[in-house]
Amino acid sequence: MNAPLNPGSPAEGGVIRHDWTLEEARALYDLPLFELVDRARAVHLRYHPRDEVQLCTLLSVKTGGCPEDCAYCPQSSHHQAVPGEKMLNVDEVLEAAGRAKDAGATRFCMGAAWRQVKDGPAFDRVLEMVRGVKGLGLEACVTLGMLTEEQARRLKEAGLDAYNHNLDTSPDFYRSIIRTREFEDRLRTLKNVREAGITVCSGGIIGMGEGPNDRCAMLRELANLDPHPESVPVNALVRVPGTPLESLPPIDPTDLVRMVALARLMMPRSKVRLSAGRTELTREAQLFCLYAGANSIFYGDRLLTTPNPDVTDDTSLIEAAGLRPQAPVA
Ligand code: SAM
Ligand code: DTB
Ligand code: SF4
Repeated sequence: MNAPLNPGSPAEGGVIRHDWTLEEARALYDLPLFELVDRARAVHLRYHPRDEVQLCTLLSVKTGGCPEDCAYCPQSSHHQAVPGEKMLNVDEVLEAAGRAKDAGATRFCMGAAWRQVKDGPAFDRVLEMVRGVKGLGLEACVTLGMLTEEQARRLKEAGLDAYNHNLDTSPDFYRSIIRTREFEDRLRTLKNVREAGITVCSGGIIGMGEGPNDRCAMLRELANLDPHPESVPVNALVRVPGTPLESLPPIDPTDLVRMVALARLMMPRSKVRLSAGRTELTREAQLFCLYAGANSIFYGDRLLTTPNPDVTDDTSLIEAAGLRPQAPVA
């Protein structure tokens, strides 16, 4: 197949649009890998600096004991793959944020293993954490589960920049992975976040037994949000012992490259974050993802409950490739 390289035409990506069909997404996903990457790279260069990568550090501020049954997640109380822990206090979090900043991160993302936010002391503490992280001059992001309009408004007031809430997979595959909530619940929270004026971080996971159509359908849902999520994490499943998905085969790294490239083509302006699963990727596979349109990584020795590449490995990878960490905005 020798389709002309024309990344500016609507069905080939590079145009900001919100009316993607599954067929269009799938046709791009199925291109020969180098052609897909050529197109994605061309779009990347049109919208983003060629050599910049944003470093974001994660911290779990409330680990485990979550009532949701997400099959991939070690923090679900249905699997008990990690013990539940007490919520961290504000000082502990700000110390970690300060360390992340000193190590070069510009965004700090705090996660809580909650189904939804409950008003009260724990939420008040999160608001305090957000104020503190902003006080350090970092972008602040949280991921706390479902959120009402009023809670989103209070987070915005505290200075929150971004809210992470992943669609995770396609609407069709959703019930094979999560039975304690609906795909529509996720969309409702994203709407509340958007309406409060907080930027949206939403992506998904590959390697959970889904097919290529599910992957494309998930990206289609994201790309048809108007505006697009400002940040799109692409995770490869971390197969944690004790979770129902622990024995699934590893992903083919070229599938991750395809997902990154497709996200770049369908959401040209968004940050595409190469997220969980990097410990199982070679340096070359990670670089290929960064070339294909990823411009952000999680940086720091841990994700939420599982390991991430060492900071020294990441800095050496970035340096070897002649990339530069995105400078702080403020
Ligand atoms: N409880 C909140 C929620 O579900 O939105 C926030 C925390 S939850 C751990 C955030 C995201 O982490 C999930 O949506 C999922 O995409 C990702 N995640 C969790 N476990 C993972 C795993 N084993 N491998 C890859 N990604 C995972
Ligand atoms: C996202 O998409 N991936 C991050 C972040 N958003 C919150 C979380 C990955 C979690 C991987 C499993 C763990 O460490 O518990
Ligand atoms: Fe809970 Fe979030 Fe894990 Fe699902 S992904 S079990 S909601 S912490």
